[in-house]
Amino acid sequence: MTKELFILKLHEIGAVKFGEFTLKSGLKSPFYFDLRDMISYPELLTGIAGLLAEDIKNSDFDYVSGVPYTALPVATLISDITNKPLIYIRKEEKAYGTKNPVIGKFEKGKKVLIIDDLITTGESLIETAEKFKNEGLKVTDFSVIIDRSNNIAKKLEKQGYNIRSLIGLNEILKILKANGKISSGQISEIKNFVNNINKKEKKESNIENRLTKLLKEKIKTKKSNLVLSLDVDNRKDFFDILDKTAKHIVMLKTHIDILNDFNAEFISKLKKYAKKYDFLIFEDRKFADIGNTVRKQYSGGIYKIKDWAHFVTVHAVAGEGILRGLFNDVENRSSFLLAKMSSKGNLMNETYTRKVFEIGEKYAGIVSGYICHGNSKEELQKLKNKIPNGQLMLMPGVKLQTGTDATGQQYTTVEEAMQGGADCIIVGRGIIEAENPEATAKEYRKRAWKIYEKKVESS
Ligand code: 5BU
Repeated sequence: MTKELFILKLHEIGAVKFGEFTLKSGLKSPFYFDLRDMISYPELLTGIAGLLAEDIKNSDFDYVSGVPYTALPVATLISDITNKPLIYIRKEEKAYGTKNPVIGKFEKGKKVLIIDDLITTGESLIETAEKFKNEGLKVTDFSVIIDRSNNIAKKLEKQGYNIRSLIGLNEILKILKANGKISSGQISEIKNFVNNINKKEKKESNIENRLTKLLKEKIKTKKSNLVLSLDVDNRKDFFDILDKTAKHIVMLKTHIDILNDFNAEFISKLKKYAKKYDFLIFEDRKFADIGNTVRKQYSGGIYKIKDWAHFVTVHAVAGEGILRGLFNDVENRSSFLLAKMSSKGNLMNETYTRKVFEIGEKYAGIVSGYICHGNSKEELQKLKNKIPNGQLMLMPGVKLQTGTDATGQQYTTVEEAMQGGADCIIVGRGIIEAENPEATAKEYRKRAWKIYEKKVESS
């Protein structure tokens, strides 16, 4: 099989599509290469495995691997041709601490060559490489069938990886054009997109959200990214701590149903504090039911949350109807969707998180941002990159030191959170259980603002 035949055949089976497609990175692309069906065409599969095996014949490696699913059968054939054992990383998220992420037999210290069908941002390949490295294997080489990126080799080189690709995007476009399968207009649209891919040009949402704006402004005027989570069970402690910390916070987060002695006065006092100390109020209610029920939970009961909380948290697990149920006919209120929780073993996987961002973007008028937790700035940065422009990222599970609590709450440092792109840090016990909540709140605020300020200056 020649490269030209391979490309024409891919086109013929519909593996090359044009339109608007959302990529894993959240970017929208005018074309989409979906090589999955290739595995059902034996001549295509063996043809491409032969071409790749030839291409890597001088590479130095002990094991061959493919990123599931599409590249896995390709890697299997290459293992046969090259006589190098096959190993791979399981696709399902690893259940914590139990299963080995690597499938297959291997010796630590040996080198793995990783194969993938496509490369755009390099994220999947790097993630796979990191997982192998965590298990004591070495990875320096990637081999891909199609490189649709904008000079990804340079970026990967900086991180210590070499990449060989069989066919580049320009070559594909040339072949398709020469064979009358694609127009010049389509080609320039695609080239335009690829040239901008590294700039991450996501369009600014044009939906106005007064509360998102208000919070952003307050962060700047109050010079604080600190959201205090005042999780105490009585009014006295609540206001004692608030007296000491209010001047340092941009927003107060409540769990109103924790209070033993809640009464209507509590709310009027809270509102006075909010006015006096210039902070917003955020009830972490985590609504999760059908629209009709949450509407009642939001406005009724004894708490009447709608009357006093600028923001509430919402689980998108119930589908977008929950947002309509909460906010239809409601003004000047907004929400944060839970995109990635801070508790260990939570079930929010990558796909779930991505879908939450999609819903949130669609309802930007009533969704101000997302609750996201990451265990490192890199993890958080990846989430941040996927957040629609204009919306905010709030991070719980923050302390001055890393660690976990008895029920699996995970803590990352203020620095990691802010460098990872958090707009606000949510801190509870780090402050309320401190010997001196006032000085501690000041410290959190100072540390977070220092990083945020620099970022704002340089942007
Ligand atoms: P902590 O004391 O700093 O661990 O409190 C964190 C607060 O943030 C607490 O009120 C939680 O209910 C809340 N939280 C969280 O910790 N993790 C999450 O993913 C979400 C909320 Br959503």
